[in-house]
Amino acid sequence: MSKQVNTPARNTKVMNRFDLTSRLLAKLKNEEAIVGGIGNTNFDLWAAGHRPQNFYMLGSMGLAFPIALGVALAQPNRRVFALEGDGSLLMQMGCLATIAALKPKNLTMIVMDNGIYQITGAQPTPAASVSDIVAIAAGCGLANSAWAADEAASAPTLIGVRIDDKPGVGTTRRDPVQIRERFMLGLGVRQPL
Ligand SMILES: Cc1ncc(C[n+]2csc(CCOP(=O)(O)OP(=O)(O)O)c2C)c(N)n1
Repeated sequence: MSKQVNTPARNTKVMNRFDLTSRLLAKLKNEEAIVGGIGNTNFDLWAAGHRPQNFYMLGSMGLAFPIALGVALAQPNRRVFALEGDGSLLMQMGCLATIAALKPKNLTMIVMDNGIYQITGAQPTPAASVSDIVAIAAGCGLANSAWAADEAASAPTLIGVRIDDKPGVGTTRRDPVQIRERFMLGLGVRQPL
């Protein structure tokens, strides 16, 4: 049997994470929740425009999609976006299968694929050479997965975006309790003191 190596899509346009995050925020209308993954995705989310419906994951890789799944299931009428780095997603791939099985219609996942663990020194991730994030998502059952394309969706959607290696624009204030409390207020599940 011949050895087949799947190389990630290389014909997609390379974009910039802060620019994309700013464009996403500019399009929001209805207090949509946005969950940023560890590191650059939440730095750029913070810098693009802090709002109470933003949640910033600190510390553990790969939890943006699982947290966003929880929010999407708890509040099915709220649209939820999740931003994650390729390295972080590769560490927590199982969440894709869970999301595919639970089918939250209101969840959109965006993978910022720069092919590196940028924040810890730009070591290459497997997505830079052998692993195709969008193919992995499709294989997990997320049929609505594509490299950067805008489309209206009625199923959980995963969008892979090839991005450049510019560092995050801001730095999120690191106060986990404040982040949690503000997000819960922002989602209307906690009343102000
Ligand atoms: C479970 C776990 N392993 C390792 C780390 C150290 N770490 C923090 S961020 C990071 C790289 C994140 O890479 P990626 O998600 O691709 O985002 P980028 O830095 O490229 O924006 C690593 C290795 C961690 N915080 N948690």
